[in-house]
Amino acid sequence: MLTACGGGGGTATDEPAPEAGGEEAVEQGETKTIRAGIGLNDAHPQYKGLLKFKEIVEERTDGAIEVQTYHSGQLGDDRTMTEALQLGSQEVVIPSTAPIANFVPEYNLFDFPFLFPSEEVADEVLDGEVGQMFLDMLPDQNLVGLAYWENGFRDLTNSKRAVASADDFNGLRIRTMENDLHLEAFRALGANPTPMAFTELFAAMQQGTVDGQENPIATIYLQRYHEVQDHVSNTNHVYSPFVFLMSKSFFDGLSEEQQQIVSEAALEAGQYQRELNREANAQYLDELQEEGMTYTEITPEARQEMVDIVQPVIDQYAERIGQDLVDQMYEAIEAAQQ
Ligand code: TF8
Repeated sequence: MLTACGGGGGTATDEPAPEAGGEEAVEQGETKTIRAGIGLNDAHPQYKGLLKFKEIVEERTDGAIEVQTYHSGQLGDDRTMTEALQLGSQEVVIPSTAPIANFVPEYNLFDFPFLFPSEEVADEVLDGEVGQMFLDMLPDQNLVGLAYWENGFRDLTNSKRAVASADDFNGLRIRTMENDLHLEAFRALGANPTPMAFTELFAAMQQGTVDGQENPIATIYLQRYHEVQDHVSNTNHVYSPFVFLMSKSFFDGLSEEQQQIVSEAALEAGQYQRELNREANAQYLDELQEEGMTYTEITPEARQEMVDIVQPVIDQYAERIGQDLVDQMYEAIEAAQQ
């Protein structure tokens, strides 16, 4: 409607005044707030994806849902934030699958070393039936999983030596995510692993409490780990998905239309995030070397040796998770490669 507004505060409009106290008016005027927290910093594609989610949601709900974004663990580490979702004191978090396994043990399956052969295969499996099956396990935990985003293939860094083979892991004090499978896999490789929240990692490397850690290249560079680490190897030992989680009590309180908007926004922002993430992972290896890190390429033979060493750990977890589910995952990965 075109209204000529002369000077003043522009308060005069043709719009009917809301009926004060009327139920409809209260409903229309109610703004819902999503507090969304992530562990990585604002330079990382994870945060850019979150900003995209905010933009889509606020635009499509016409401001009825507001998204407040917090990076760098400002609201806590992944595990604490996930618990806050369960309690309803936070609405969104985007953790790796590894800490989610503390809530839903089946999620360990995503973190089987050397499971996904490529990002494309991971996309197809995660966005397909098997991925959906895992999202369907979350409501029991008062969580809703709206989409898979990408953390990516994990690589090892440390400040002791260039790691080229399984032997080189010997005695290295490696920080792992808070996940037993990761812990046991690194133990099998001869390392001395310590689980630790991501938010404490930089200081731990700086102070020398740990020798190294493993994360995708984008994280290593954008969190400036080259300042406290000397060596990087493309171990590619685990592909870490991110899962876009929402508090179930919050999701249930949304209108159907709003539920659809946040679900689509999580998916669309996730597509965008995956693209940025892949560019970042490809781009920053050179930068790490320019910053003075040595880069060691793992040969196929050396990687196969690592696969063989961690296989008993995988077998043990496969048994715990249930061979049926594990086989469904393997079949989906197989099918995605046809
Ligand atoms: C880790 C993960 C983390 C992410 C992020 C903090 O090493 O890879 O980088 O889950 O949300 O803890």
